[in-house]
Amino acid sequence: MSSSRNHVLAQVAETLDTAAHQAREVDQFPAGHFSLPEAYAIQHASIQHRLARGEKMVGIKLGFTSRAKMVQMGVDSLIWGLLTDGMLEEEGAVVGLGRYIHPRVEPEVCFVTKKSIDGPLTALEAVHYLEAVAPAMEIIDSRYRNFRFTLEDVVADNCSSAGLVVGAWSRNFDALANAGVRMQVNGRNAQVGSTAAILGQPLRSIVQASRLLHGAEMSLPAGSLIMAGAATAAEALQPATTVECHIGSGRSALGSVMFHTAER
Ligand code: OOG
Ligand code: MG
Repeated sequence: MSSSRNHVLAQVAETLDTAAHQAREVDQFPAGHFSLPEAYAIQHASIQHRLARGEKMVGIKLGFTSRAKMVQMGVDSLIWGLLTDGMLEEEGAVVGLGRYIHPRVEPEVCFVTKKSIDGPLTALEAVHYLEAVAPAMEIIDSRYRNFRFTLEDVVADNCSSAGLVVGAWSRNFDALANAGVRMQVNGRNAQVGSTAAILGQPLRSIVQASRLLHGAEMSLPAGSLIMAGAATAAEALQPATTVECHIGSGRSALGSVMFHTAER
């Protein structure tokens, strides 16, 4: 790649990192400003800025693993982004919204790995690489004005990654295939769905993640988080709100995860 091209990509990475860091939205880039492979290079360069500020890598996330999300955002390919410790919000706590631009919340499941993933896995192998699973919510916050983007834009913007809240870990992998998902805002059902919406079965997100990592010549160390992608559309996150997500019910329940948002 020519050095002038590298310069363009580095500038986009810096623009997006600054937007995230200062919680200020930016305009979409002109159509065709960068390709999809270049968008991933931008994403990785923008994460380098976070790491330079002292953040640590904690895992990866998948996006657009459900129809509901693809339809909501008008994008139709699976994408992936990188997670740092600066994105972790405390379960059950009051989350301040000051570091977000126009946050949305979505119900997910989160895995933590037991062994390093350094090659493509089959569905049968996937579970052997996992330590545990938990109900989770992702707080996404596109850096683009009005939350509007193309596939390339959103990939460059680290797939809107901004915050995540992870509930209690279990090894209840059997509960995952088709568990009810209910995300409540102030006690009212805001989004209802099933874990089956995530690639037909959320364990498939591990297979996808292993292939994507392999394609990017990356490996994922043991103890890393993998966010499987939202099961339903996302909801705008308002101040002074309680958000809960319940996954499954009865003995096979995965459990619940919740947080509050601070007053304005
Ligand atoms: C992009 C991120 C998609 C998911 O779970 O599908 C995503 C966005 O919707 O802004 O995180
Ligand atoms: Mg998500």
